[in-house]
Amino acid sequence: MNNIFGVRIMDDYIRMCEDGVRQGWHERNGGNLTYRMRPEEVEECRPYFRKIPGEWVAMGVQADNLKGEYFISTGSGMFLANVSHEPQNSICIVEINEAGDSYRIVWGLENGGKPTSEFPTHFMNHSIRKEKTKGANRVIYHAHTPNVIALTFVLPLKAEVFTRMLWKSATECCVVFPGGVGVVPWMVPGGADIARATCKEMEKYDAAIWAFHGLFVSGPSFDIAFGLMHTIEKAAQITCIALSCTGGKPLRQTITDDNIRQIGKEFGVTLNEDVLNYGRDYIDEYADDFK
Ligand code: 2HA
Ligand code: ZN
Repeated sequence: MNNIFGVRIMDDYIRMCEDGVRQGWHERNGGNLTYRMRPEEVEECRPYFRKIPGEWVAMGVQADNLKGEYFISTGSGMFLANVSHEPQNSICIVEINEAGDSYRIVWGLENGGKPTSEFPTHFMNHSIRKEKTKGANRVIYHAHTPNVIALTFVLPLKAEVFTRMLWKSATECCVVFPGGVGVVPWMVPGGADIARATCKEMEKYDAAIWAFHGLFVSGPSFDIAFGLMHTIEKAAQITCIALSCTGGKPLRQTITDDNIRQIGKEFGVTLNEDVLNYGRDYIDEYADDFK
């Protein structure tokens, strides 16, 4: 192996970008992906690092538990469709300083640039997910998933309502995201406010919907994070199709709360009881609106 693209973690990262593009989730520069590297992966990549790293750049956010970590990140304004064609110009590896408040580019973005515009949100969410999962979570992924976005125009923007609808869209959804899905109201992307609001959701959930924008997920590996994005988006697609078929009328039948509990028990997953106890589906929420 004589270049960084023979390193497994880089190949897997690039493939995940391709997989998202193939799904149609990354128009233009939409979406971003960051990965917190294992020490041995950093060492595998180190021979290919820049002789002189970039300048330290303050992030405006800080995390004690990410001091000295290395991340692979998509570049700000870069198109995910270009990642597999010219990775060295589309993605980068950044090192976090010993204060946990600045990064510098050590590899990639050879034509200039900086990590994703959502880096502050990714960084703060890495911190929370690292803490909540005792170091297991390494991936944060944001995509513009059309059916999830469409549903944010239709369902009340409540985690419980969205989670119940998505759980009930297909039998195995509650096994894939038993903790549920958070919802962040419309916010300006890329700033500290959306970072904070998303963090609040990621304390409880491993995925958060951004109203009229897309979906944000975390996971221990590319497969699990991508699979979570895919499952939630597909659940939203089924919901959109079913709601379209009824022309706005209530669905004739659905998976019941008891069915969900039964699946939880059989598959040995701990379901978010708050979501089950909420007890109200989207249609009950609408009933209130029309009183
Ligand atoms: O990277 O998707 O939310 C472009 C975006 C910002
Ligand atoms: Zn976006």
